[in-house]
Amino acid sequence: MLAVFTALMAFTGSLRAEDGYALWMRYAPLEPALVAHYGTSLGEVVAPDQTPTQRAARDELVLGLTGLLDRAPRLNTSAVTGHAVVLGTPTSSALIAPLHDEMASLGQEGYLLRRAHIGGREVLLVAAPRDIGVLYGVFHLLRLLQTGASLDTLEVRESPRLQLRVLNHWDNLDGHVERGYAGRSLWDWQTLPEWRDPRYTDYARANASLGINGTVLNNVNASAQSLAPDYLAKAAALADIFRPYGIRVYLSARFSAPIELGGLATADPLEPDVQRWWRDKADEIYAHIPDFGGFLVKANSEGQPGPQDYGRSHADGANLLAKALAPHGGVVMWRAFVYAHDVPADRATQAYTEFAGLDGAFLPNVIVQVKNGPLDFQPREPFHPLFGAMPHTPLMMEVQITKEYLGFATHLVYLGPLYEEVLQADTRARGEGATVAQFLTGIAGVANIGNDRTWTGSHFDQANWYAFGRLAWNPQHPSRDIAAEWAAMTFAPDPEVVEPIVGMMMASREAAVSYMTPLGLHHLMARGHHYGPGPWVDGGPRADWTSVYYHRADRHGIGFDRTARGSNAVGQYAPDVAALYGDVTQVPEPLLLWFHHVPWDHRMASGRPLWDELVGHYTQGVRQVQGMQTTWAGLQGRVDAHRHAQVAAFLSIQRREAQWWRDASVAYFQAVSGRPLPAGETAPPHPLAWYQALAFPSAPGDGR
Ligand code: BDP
Repeated sequence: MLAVFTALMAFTGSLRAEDGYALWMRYAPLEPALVAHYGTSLGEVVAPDQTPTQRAARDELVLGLTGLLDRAPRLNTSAVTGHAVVLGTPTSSALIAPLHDEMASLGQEGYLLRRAHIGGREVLLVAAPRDIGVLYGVFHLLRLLQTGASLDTLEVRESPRLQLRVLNHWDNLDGHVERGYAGRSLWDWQTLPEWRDPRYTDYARANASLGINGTVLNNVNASAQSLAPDYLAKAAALADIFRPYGIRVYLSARFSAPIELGGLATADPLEPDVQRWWRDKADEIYAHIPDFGGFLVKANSEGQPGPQDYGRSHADGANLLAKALAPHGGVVMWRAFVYAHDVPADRATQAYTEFAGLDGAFLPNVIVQVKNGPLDFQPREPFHPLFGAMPHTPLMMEVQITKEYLGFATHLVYLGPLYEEVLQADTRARGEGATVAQFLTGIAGVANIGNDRTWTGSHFDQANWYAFGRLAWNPQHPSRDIAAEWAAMTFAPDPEVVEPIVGMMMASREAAVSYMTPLGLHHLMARGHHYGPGPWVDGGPRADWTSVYYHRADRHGIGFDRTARGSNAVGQYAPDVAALYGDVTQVPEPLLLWFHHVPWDHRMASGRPLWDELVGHYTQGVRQVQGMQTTWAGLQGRVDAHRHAQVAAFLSIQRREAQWWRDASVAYFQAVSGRPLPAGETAPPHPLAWYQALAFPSAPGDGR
């Protein structure tokens, strides 16, 4: 008990500083008018306190109300003595028991919020079939207060649309975070399991506030060591901390662990010794973590070991692990991010080629985890053709929350619209409208979290964690509404603050696309660390890690021909989509160069030649960042000085780097195309060689 309160105190202590630590759970005092509006009906909390989750829900509500209304509520376990918020499940609270039947359809994680009368007193019910739903309901109620919503006619019924809502941490055991831009790993493996940093509890609270219900602790490029007994004890300590918040722990499993840890000569999935090893390992894990979620596996991809090393299929590999986990209720999240450099086929086609034919071959507790697009978390990609193509296999979509390809932590790029674009993409599977979201059992987000005070490396990147969680709960949620909610909670529920911030956020992704990879260009970042432009990247160990492989620019034209005349990646989509993307006159212009190789003077919808439009996009992207700077400057005095100053500084980094992207890209494509700059465009200040010579050996987040 004391520990919980100490953690809460630490949290409250830090929130006044507005250093970003409190995330969207600042619970800063509301305007007097709002305090008066809510105050009378929220003076008391009636909540059971028998389980850790019940106490978490009660404590969060008390913390939130105390902060928002500047006054601690009265606390009762079962008696209503005033205008109260009543928490509970049918089993934890006699006051909630009458709702038993009508809550049956809410499922294991749903909840309802409602106004009611108890003993002649007006109360507000936060009720759910299970404790975790009550916690989620408390966060919903707090969100309403934080955004200044009316509670007058409150009637909310909520259940998550997706079963698995999971963060993937690409954290190595030595604390380095692959593609992490927010400091070191949050997990201090050295001091676990004894030292349970209160920050672990705050991490769990933040995730629970969004309904995230799973976390993969370690990098997909996994060390077998994570499955060794001492590390399992450490993971178990984290699982204990997260459990009350409804979060299950998962681990990335290295396919060759039976060799590395078990001393076996092989990891062949059809070998009985290997099968026994995984069964014993699963039993051992569940002895440590009784509600262990399961494994995430990257196999036969980018040098990782896998079943194909033994001539077996991805299904053989996934089923091996699935069998070991099944008796305990665990799942295998098997990644479809596979491609091999010795396969000449267009890299964007390889996952589909490997997996589509395996539909139906996986055990029921295997979920195939597919990246949002066919390549690799680019600023813009079409949706992955596996969505809709594996009707007999549960699928998860994997997105990056960390911005490996979108300017790291310093570029303000709100990813809500990117997620929304792919979730709502129409696959036309079965010849009719069917969005990507409709095919999902779960969603995974590559976390942008580290031990930076802001958690995410910048104030605005918190919004991406937030948006991921909110969309995981409900993929239909408009990303603009999510931005507005987040801005109100993170800064202030004041339209004069929220509206300009939402405007910046909603335009920011398209701005980044424009100054990095407009019109369907992709994978033009510098080699390895991906910091800054590198459209000239060529040579090296594999062609599909170069830029020239993707843009295919020469004197005559630019773009990757993925039509039937080219790699025929379009053929992996349903016929309607293939027809749309495959037709150069119909393909949406934002995807033009993804699917088509066109001459530089290809006429665009605007009437201008492609070359002019391309340069125009680069310039426009920079202008939009300038626009964001102006908007932000206008918020001085309305946003606390500390956060305002940091965001302003980061925007000037973004402005400088957007210009760098524009100038380097224009210099390069001009050298290749031999075209003059369109009228009104300024020449890059340096010759191409200057941009090519820039080197950043210490750029953060590199893979290793
Ligand atoms: C790429 C990253 C690399 C990851 C890989 C993956 O550059 O660090 O290991 O994705 O998802 O985008 O496995």
